[in-house]
Amino acid sequence: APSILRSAYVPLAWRIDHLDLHFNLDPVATIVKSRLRCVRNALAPAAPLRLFGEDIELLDLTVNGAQPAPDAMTRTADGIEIALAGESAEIEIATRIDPSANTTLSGLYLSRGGFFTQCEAEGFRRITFFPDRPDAMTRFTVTLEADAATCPVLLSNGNLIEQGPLDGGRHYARWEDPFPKPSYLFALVAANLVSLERRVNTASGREVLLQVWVEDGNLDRSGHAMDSLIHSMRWDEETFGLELDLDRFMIVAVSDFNMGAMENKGLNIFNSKYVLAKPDTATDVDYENIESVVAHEYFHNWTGNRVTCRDWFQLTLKEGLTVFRDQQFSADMLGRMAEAGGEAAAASARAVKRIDDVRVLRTAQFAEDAGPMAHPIRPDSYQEINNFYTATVYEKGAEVIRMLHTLLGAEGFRNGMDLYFSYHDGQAVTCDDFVDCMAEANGRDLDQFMRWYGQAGTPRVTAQGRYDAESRSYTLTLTLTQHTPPTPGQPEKLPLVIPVAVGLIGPDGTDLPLRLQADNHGATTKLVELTEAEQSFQFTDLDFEPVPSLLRGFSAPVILELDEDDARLAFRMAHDSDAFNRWDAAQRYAERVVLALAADAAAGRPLAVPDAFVSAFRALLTNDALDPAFRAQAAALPAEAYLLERMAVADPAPLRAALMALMRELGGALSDEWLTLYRKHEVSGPYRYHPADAGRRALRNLALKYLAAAGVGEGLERAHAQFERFDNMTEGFGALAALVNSASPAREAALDAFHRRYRDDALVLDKWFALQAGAWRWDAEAAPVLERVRMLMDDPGFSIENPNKVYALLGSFFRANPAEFHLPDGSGYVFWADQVRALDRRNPQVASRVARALESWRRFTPEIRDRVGVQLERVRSVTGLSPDVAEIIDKALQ
Ligand code: B3K
Ligand code: ZN
Repeated sequence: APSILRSAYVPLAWRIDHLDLHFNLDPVATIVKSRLRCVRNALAPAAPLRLFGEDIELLDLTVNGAQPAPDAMTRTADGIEIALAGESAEIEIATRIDPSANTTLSGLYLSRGGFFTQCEAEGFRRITFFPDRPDAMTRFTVTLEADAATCPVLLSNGNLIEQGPLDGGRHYARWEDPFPKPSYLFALVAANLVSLERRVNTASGREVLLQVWVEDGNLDRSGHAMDSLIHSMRWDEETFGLELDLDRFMIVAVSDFNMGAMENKGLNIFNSKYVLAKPDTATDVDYENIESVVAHEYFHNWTGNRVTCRDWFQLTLKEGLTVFRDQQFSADMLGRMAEAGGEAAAASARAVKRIDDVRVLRTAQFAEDAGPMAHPIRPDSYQEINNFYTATVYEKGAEVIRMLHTLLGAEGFRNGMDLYFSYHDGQAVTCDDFVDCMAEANGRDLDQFMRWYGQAGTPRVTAQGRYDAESRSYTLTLTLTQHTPPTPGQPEKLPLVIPVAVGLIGPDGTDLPLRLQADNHGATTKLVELTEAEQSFQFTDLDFEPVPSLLRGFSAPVILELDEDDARLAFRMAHDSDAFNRWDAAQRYAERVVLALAADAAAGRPLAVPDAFVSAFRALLTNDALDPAFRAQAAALPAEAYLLERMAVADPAPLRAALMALMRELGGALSDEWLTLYRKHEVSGPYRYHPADAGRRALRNLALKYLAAAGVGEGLERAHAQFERFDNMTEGFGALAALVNSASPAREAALDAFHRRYRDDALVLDKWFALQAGAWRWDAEAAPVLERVRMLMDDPGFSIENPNKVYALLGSFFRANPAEFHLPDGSGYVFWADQVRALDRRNPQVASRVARALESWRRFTPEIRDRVGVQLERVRSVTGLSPDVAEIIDKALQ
């Protein structure tokens, strides 16, 4: 497929002032009538009106009420071009679409008998012919007509202005959105739903109606989403002075959805996974995810909707910024809830959230940035835009915004945001416009900073300290260097602006006051800005040689290469006052141990876990001064996918052997400690979503996991007991997961019992599928997991048509179970190719996500590369491959 280039942007020749849409909804033949008021854009080069359309049937088209002359209208590969005379024109178009045949879940589709839409990025063109690009901002009025019995609820963006019955058992509703918006923010819902409602006042005292729409029977699971929405509204008012601008705000849950959720103006449509929660079906993590996704979509109302993207290359303008906003929101919410336990508890809750976010970045984004899909947060080209809703655009994009926040301070950042809205409200703009506002509001040159938008790849920062005691100057010279390895199409990289938060720890484990050159504030964490390839910083008046703690709080999205020995890592694990870095020290130490064990396993040597590591691990685990949630984070081993990325040559089998050996050792050698922790952290009282309780549950579940892995009898008994009488999903699923990931013969019975209890609950069933697909073989007699996955595909609860099911079963197997996926016989790759092909015929976006599981294949052993290469070629040779999958496979094979 041809690449689309960022540099090829041309402004619209025709603006669309107003769009009137009329839907006659029918499952197999929906008629869409649209009326566009077009106005010539005097600022753009003259050109015909260009309308995109895809998989839709044109019934009729008139210009100013008449058929256009034959030579004035051209059908193109992706739509229609109409030559228009004069300064304005009115176009009327009728199209027919078949929602029942739309398996892509993009455009208008059916889910459980209801009509739903998904238009970002380019789904609107699958509904009607339109200038379907984000800089075409238009005022919409929408009329929906549907069968009143099957679709009693008719929703669209903005305000409901009229509704009533029609002949033949049908009814209609008319909606008007007062704000101009691009077509990707259009939405409609026509379905049989019920709503939870709240009326609240905005900061300026306007009453607004909030609704969460769900299927009948799910109202008891909608309260947490509603609470999250109200918290999000308050937070945006307090933090950024941004208020809800509509009289009504709706969230709709749908079971069939390609991604998490969508920020359509006033009518957010959500994957039901990010709405529905009650204690016995949702885990603490589900509650937390719902809160952050609800916030994310709500925050888009300003960062994305009121100010949107000029073109899709600017996607991180709204996504990076909005992820940063939702991360800050969640940290504030968790911190606020934890405050009851004191200031330290609040700080720890925030740190744990930061750790979670960085885990995601390091696992998903670092791998992406090191592979064939590496791209800057603002890409320069793409074949299929849907492939660019990536960890880079989202998560690295959020880190880039976070660095601005760090460099400018909260107040400076807020001033930049205020200026951004004052200049650009109602516009479709670029990332430069955003950064320019930050620069102007703070009187700061951010030209070099802009390189973060254009350069792909994860920068490496190395640090070297030289302590000078002899000359009695007691100076630490810290030399930082940066280097970004080449990425596809970008051989040369320039130095970036990298904020590095530095602390220095004294021999007794406490932070030393810092004196950096002339700056004498004596704070214990200092931000230095690395802007050159190499730079030195001198810290003076140090009576002892300190241990540096660098990149505190993960102040920049880089790989910090430290030359620290085991003793130093253990020291920082025990003392680093920065919770993030303390966790990171534990992760680095664990990584070092695992990778050494993996090398031993590969060489056929016996696997022995160093005692010093076990001691450092024990000390951290049993330190009651540390919050349980933090301990659960620090004691969880780095993700397998992350470790694979850290191996010089990725080799899943010895890595798995190493991880199993380490888990057995830590579970067995520390079994008394784990059992004590388990007993001490029992949570009493009814379930509540609260970081203090969640932390205790997380630590207990981790204890069960280690104990079960090591086959400790009392641990397995505890897991059984917890599983037998759980009243919340966090404990129930935690116990089940421990049992399944053990050699206990009782694991099948537990899986069956869980299935009996939840067979009719699609979201809980997803957990059951994911757990089995991601299971490790602790029992050497057990069959390969692929056999189980194949069998589960025939389970009546599974459906290849439902993205959640595909991600739970296939996604977990391909991404979360490398050792089983990469079995030496290559059976996993054949299965992968079969599934990608089957999925691609139905739903290219889902197929492409699944296909990406093998994009980093060149990092693996030669045996693996041989087998994967054959299957990649097999997929490439399929005729009629979607552009989505074709782009991934092409780039992987390049
Ligand atoms: N903006 C949507 C993502 C749309 C993905 C299209 N393939 C959700 C979000 O980021 O909030
Ligand atoms: Zn978003």
